Amino acid sequence: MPNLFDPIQLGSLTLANRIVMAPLTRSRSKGLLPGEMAVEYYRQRATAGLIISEGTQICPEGQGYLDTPGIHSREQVAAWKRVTDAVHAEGGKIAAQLWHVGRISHVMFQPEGRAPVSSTARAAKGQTFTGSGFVPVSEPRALSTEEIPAVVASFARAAECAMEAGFDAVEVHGANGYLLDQFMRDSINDRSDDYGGSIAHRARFTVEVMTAVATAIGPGRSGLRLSPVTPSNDAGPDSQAQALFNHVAEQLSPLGLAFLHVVEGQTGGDRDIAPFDYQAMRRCFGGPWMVNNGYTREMALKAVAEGQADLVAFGRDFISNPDLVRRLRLNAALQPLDRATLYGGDAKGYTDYPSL
Ligand code: 8OZ
Repeated sequence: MPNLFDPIQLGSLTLANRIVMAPLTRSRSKGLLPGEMAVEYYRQRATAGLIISEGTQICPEGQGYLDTPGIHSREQVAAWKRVTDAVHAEGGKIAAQLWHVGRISHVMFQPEGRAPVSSTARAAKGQTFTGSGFVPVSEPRALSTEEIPAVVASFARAAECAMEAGFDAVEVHGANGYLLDQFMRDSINDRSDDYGGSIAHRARFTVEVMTAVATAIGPGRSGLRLSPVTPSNDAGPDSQAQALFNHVAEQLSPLGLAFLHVVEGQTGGDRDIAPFDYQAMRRCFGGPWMVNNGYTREMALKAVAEGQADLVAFGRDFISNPDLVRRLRLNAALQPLDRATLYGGDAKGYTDYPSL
């Protein structure tokens, strides 16, 4: 029987165990650069089988929140190299999460104060975290058909930057109502070109991004995160979520990606918010399957032992327990999360959670 604590081969990577640190936005990157504290934060968590970094914007337009790091400039690559070196020195593995927020942004983060881009010109009902607290997101501009290849290319270029920065892999952020989700869901995408309308058309952008990334750095280093039913960031339910995400999984299957990472239910919340057959989607994909969302030790052990998942990603528990893998092994108590220190701030609630 497969075990949560056993090594696993994931595409081009061999992981020490099947416990993954989920991507977690912490908004502590001054100048859009991961700093000294980030080096320590990730180093402390290097016993994860795989760390997935916080979302890193692939281009200036991809940013939507204060102090989130980028992965598109020389300076950003150099700053991330210090993080990946620290994780590797501890024997860990780390993937960069490649993020484009689309319409979940504010003009204050956009080059020359321009409108954020999306599949649509309709604004999300939502807020973003800025220097002056939470503010409503700005009205976006719909990307023209002709502009889309450049955005796809930005994902591939960012993946190359991630390799240069020493990351072992990348995870494209296709979840939580950000740009890829804005194309996939018919509740948001109101286009009438080749990127809107039918399921095949709405899946096209995601499939093109993953094809470009896999071509740039190798499919065995390329993963994708999806969240078929989450309502995060005003992502209304797709009218045929099961058919849509089964189709996406099926289209990605021949690429031979390192993994598909699926948030089950409402990200960070109700796992049963809407019916969805994740195993059906998994069969459409056929590759390594990572699950996430509120997993306890017992749920994770069972999911891996019973073959429902190959890997389990933990988010909040990894913030408050840098030695989460050891604690899960020992069935030791977990420290609670301090929500007040999640976003922004200093070492408090970041690098000061003790290990056993
Ligand atoms: C919390 C705050 C800001 C961003 C996501 C990247 O939901 C995020 C995020 C989460 O995927």
